[in-house]
Amino acid sequence: MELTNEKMIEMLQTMLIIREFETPLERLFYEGKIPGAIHQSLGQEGAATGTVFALDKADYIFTFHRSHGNMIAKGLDPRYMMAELFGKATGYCKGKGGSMHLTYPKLGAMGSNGIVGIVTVLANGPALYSKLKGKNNVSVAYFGDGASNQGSVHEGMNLASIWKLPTIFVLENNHYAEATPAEYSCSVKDFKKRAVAHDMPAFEAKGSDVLEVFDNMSKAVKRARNGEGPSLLVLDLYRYKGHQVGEPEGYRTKEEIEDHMVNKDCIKNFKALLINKGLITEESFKTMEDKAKSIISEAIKFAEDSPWPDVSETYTDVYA
Ligand SMILES: Cc1ncc(C[n+]2csc(CCOP(=O)(O)OP(=O)(O)O)c2C)c(N)n1
Ligand SMILES: [Mg+2]
Repeated sequence: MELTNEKMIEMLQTMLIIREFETPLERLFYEGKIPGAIHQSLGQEGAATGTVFALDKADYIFTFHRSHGNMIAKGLDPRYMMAELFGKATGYCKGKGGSMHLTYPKLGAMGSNGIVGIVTVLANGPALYSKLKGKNNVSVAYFGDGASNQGSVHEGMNLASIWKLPTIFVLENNHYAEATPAEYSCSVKDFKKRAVAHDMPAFEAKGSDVLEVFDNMSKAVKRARNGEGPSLLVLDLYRYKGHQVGEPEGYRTKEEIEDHMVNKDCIKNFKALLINKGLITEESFKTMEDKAKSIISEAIKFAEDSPWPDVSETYTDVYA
């Protein structure tokens, strides 16, 4: 897929909207407005944006507990997302799903998921459908470094490999699973090796560089659309906040976190690149930031003003 100047500006705008969406969630959680668990993806905006921009609208994504960024990049409306987090009737799942069940199949958003690693199996479903129907769509499973140790991940990758499915496995290595460092819990240091066991190619990119993410995701997408089968994409990331809102932390140093926020921030890097290319200025960047802020304050207001689901809804939508 060609990346026009307009698309690159849209990518930066998307990353800013994701950051603005994630930032107030901690406050809203402590104000008692968000009833479920919240896993922020601050610092990982380039991964969500770079991968999803390499897809078409009709492609499918399956995400996990850290999913807001991917869903915003896929085109979900922050108002209905926020309402879902608030448990309100206007949310994508009528307020019954919350952060870990954000689903809107019309846009290929096949759900965030609280079961670590399971999306690798689920993503093969639409991939098989696409292949059998000759549809040319790809299906993406996002999962973390910790999830990569789960048996289901290997089942999913194995099946995609033997059936040559257009499934793309995106391993978001943010170096920790809750408080456990990947260096301790994972048998490999280089996650690309996870692909060897399933005879598929592996690509990699730094999450601090959204264009590198886009380029490498595009290689996997091209292979999948050409009927060449699945790929693994390994992204090197860092989350700025704790595993979830309310986590006591204590397993990372302040210096380590600051190093990433100050020197390796995906938004800072992309902003500098676009200024260098003459595509934006400090002033136009400020306008983009303001736009993101107003989209999110409108989303929060929408969620606050929305009604709770009616009691009569308790037993609806339980089975599909
Ligand atoms: C099958 C299963 N096992 C354990 C858990 C508990 N759990 C929730 S998040 C998490 C860590 C996931 O780490 P990683 O895959 O690296 O993703 P990250 O949170 O770092 O983005 C665990 C163990 C779960 N939700 N599901
Ligand atoms: Mg992790």
